[in-house]
Amino acid sequence: MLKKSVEDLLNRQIEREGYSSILYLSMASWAETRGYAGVAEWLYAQAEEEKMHMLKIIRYINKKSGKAIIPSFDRPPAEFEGLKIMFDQVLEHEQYITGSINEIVAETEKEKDYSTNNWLQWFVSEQVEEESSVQAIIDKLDLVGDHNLYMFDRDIMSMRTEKGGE
Ligand code: OFO
Repeated sequence: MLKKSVEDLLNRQIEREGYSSILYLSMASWAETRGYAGVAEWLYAQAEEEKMHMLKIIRYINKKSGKAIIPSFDRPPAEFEGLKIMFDQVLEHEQYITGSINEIVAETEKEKDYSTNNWLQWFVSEQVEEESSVQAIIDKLDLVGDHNLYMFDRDIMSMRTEKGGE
């Protein structure tokens, strides 16, 4: 049985993971219409992962005899100023998600809910992975500058594979 405060924070996280998914979908769509096929592919895959994160939380709450609430989502931005700025936004968003996961972890400690705490460790590791893979993309973008975006776009999916991505 989940403590109410933990259940509420997990429900809040459903909304945040779902918003991550549609934010990345919007970014993917933007990139696709700008001809960045590789970047779009990366973001579509990322959007799918975020949907899985959302689903994971929904199912966990229900499994623990709580009630997962399916929220509505804010409309994500449809326009982005460029690849570099967009990936800076992705990193910033992931840092926000990491903070949000950490708040749930802290609550499980306060409530001595060690099974949810243990279950959340997957998300803790996932955030380390995600932040570092986005940081690697930003580093690469800094390196190539504005001139080699074609090559960057061609190579981005292989960076995902190298980083494991999942
Ligand atoms: Fe990218 O974050 Fe989910 O957890």
